[in-house]
Amino acid sequence: MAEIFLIRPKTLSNQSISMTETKALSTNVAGYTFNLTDTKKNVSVPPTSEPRDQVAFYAYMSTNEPANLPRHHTLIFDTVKTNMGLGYHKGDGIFIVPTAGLYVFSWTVTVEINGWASVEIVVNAEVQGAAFAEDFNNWDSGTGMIVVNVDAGDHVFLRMQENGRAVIHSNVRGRTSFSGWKLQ
Ligand SMILES: [Ca+2]
Repeated sequence: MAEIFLIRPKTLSNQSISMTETKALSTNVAGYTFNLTDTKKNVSVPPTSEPRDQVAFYAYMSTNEPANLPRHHTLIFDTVKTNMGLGYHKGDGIFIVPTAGLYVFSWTVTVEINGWASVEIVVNAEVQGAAFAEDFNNWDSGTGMIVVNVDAGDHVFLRMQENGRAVIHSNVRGRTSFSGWKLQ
């Protein structure tokens, strides 16, 4: 007596466990009748997408920003390396909080010789922090980091705190970047 099971995926969810059903089948193959029984079992299936609760992003500028950016110019990070939860939008540089919680945000701003840039981080309309880089004889960079409670749908972005001088730099030697992740 042989048994044949047809494995038919029933549902795929965002969770790591989903149900696969084994369907009963009676058939006749080459003169032999196979009597098959109903059975079900749980199997582990890789998730088809990231759980909504995991949020982390990292993006950097692929090239320099133009010189002398004006106050409140929003910085856009066009090279996205990580975007779990899909909160970061490279079209406008805005991170839209997917799920409420305690988040860490970090950014680095790099300037070339004679450069000056003060970059502030904004949650909706409220400034939450700032970091600057300035140097007359060398290249320079500054990094900021904040820990903040945010709600789903909040907009988090980086902008010039005041008028800049020279270009904001970003190439293989140093990146101007924006990242964040959900702590809990
Ligand atoms: Ca400096």
